[in-house]
Amino acid sequence: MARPAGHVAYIALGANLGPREKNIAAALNALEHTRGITVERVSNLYETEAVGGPPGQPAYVNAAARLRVTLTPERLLAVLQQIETSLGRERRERWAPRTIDLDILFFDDRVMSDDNLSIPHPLMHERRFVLEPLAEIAPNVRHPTLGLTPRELLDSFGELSFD
Ligand code: A4P
Ligand code: MG
Repeated sequence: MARPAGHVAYIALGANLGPREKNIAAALNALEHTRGITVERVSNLYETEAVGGPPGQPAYVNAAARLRVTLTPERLLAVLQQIETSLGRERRERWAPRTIDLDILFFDDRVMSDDNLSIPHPLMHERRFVLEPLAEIAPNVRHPTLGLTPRELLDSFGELSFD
């Protein structure tokens, strides 16, 4: 059987304003309706305490998804940002509350870093709210530079320094 065409991208979804679950569902629906993107797998939803940002933020709902894409990483980022805007995301201070945040975690095993786009996402390996849902849908995928699976990254909290 032929391998499906395109690239495999993992994304993180997070929402802590408005109807959080609906925002996540609407983002996934928009992705499914985007040419060049197929949503192959979606994790459960996780309710998580806000990490960073202004004090007293509402809790997040987080999830992860595996996409099959025929776009470049840059085009995928542009699509994610368009969907964020269409769902009412306002960009204020960093880590401010948001109706939806869509981040690229992995894009095949590509490693890249420029002003607008870093892959793998530079903080993902430190974040339980990213790694828990990712472990569910990508148990055997290894971080391309750290060489560990999401579960191994979770288990290494407090043991390894990545500096
Ligand atoms: N950017 C660079 N690399 C990427 C990438 N791999 N994916 C750039 C997506 N964007 C990437 O992002 C800022 C810029 O990052 C973009 O312009 C893009 O070119 P943003 O979404 O505008 O701002 P942000 O989300 O506030 O900043 P950042 O650094 O992406 O924050 P994070 O890391 O997304 O953290 N706590 C819980 N419990 N759950 C959460 O989901 N999320 C955050 C946001 C903080 N605390 C949280 C959660
Ligand atoms: Mg973001």
